[in-house]
Amino acid sequence: MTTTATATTTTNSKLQKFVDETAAMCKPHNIYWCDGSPVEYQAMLNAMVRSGTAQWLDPAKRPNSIFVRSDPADVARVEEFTFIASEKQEDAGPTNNWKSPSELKATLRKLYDGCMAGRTLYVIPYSMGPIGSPIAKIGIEITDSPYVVANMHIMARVGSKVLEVLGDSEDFVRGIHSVGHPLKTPTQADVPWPCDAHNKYITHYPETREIWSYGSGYGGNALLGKKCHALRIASVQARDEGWMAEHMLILKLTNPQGTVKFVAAAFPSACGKTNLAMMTPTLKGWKVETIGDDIAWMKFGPDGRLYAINPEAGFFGVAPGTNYTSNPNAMESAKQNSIFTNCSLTDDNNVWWEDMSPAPSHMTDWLRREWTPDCGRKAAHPNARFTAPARQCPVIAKEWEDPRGVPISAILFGGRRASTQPLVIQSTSWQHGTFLGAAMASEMTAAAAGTVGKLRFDPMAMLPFCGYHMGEYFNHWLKMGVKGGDKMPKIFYVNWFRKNDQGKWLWPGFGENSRVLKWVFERCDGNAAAKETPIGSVPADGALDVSGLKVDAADLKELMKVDAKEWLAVVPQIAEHFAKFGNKLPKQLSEELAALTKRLEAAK
Ligand code: O2Y
Ligand code: MN
Repeated sequence: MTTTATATTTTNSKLQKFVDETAAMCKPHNIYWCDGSPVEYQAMLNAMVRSGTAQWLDPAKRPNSIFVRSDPADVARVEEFTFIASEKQEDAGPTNNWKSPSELKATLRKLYDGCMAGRTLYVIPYSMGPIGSPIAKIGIEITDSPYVVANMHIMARVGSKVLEVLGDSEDFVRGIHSVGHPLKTPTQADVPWPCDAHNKYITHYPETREIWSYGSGYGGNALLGKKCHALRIASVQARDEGWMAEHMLILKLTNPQGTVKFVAAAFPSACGKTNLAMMTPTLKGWKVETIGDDIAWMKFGPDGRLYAINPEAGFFGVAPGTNYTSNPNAMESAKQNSIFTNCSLTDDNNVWWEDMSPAPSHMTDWLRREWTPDCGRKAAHPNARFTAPARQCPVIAKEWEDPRGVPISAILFGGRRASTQPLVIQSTSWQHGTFLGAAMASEMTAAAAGTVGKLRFDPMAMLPFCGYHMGEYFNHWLKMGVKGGDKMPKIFYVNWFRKNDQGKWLWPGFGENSRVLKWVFERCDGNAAAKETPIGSVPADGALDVSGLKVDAADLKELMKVDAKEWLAVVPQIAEHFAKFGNKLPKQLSEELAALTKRLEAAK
């Protein structure tokens, strides 16, 4: 092998060893150390255009933006091939795929052997969080994908500055990523989206803080700073070091008097976190600004409160459904300097996706097929994405890069519940809030016969992202609550998705959710009135500001309704869900379930 390399920009011997060993295994044609410069970013885009991976969009419509189509076999995260390879199986818990690290690494080493032949090995030093922030963490991603380099430029802080902060420390997450598609020679014509359609492994080694990913070039599988580092590995780091790594948006809420509170919210994937993080309140005088739309890292500050940073620097947003009504700020964020993946291509060289605007009369869809509105097919893939710099968001908060983070006053949990779950409830304590998060669930649709009304549990929206035993994760939440005492954020559970008997939404959602945020804001100061129910406190009659909103009084009543009998039918499902965690389920959570049952029995 003759490997050439750009000048090494590190004196860190552990980092150099990591790169040397990975290069010896993957056998790239050359090695390139990313400096994070704008010139480098442009070079990546140009390289992708030259190789046929990407094409430029019309610069008059989308300045400096590219369009990429992935291989149809590589379009989303692959949970079935995602592993938490802790030394002991029980440490991965019942919600993760597990294999022994030595066995898994042996499999991966075979796949990695020569997998970068004919390609460049890129070394990406990245910081999750503002560089040098006491809450931020450093990682090194080695990849053979210029698409990954370009996306990491947007999604994280990358380059030489990160190496300066790292110095000679060995405290960095080691990530290896390969698309798994070697070339015979560096000049051999490449396919537009190299991947290994039949072998995909997204593997995590929590004890050694390593990530080895193979076969996919897409999103969460390949941009290792995001789900793999900032959630799966970071959740383990957070447990060990006494902080929290959560699948949460962070927003800044300002009331008409100019008082500010920061709110974090955990909803399952594709349940509207980006929309809430950037929403335009309909309530006069209220303002929402964005800190982050997907991940929150929270640490105790000197005053004993929980401070959160957004470890990311961009949005990897779902395109379909995003439009100037549902989320104008996301649309503006992706107006330029953005990467669009698996959207549809218009005849005038722009991107389109379902529900963006009235459909053009002719396009080329994400699979390069001719598309017309009557063809009966979707034009964009349902998981089509835009990668956009957070700094381009019109409502990005001025504090979004504050290295100290922002103090969190409230945490919201939520899922999609057509029935049973009120619009909003407040937990009675941190422990009760932890119970609400642990029992977080969405209703299954009719996709599988007989599953309507059955709950799919996704505790704290972390089911695919918790890097260790979820029972222990619940325990970590409880321990954080004990440590933070009355300085911990107040916990709420929201449900924008309740329907009436005729299947009609009871709540308009979007900007009207500001009414719920107002109640949350005021509850944090003990101001708004609440009514106790067996499951938590709901807004007292008249406490939710519905001024100017056209919602029937009967619908409003239905939205707040807590039906003890309906809830008693849910209890066995929660019990079954909790039983999965065996003796690692904290006893406080079984006690909360028993207490809830008692309250419901008394109320029925
Ligand atoms: O399909 C992917 O690889 C992306 S998944 C994703 C991207 C941005 C934010 N959240 C998610 C998620 O699955 O929660
Ligand atoms: Mn997410």
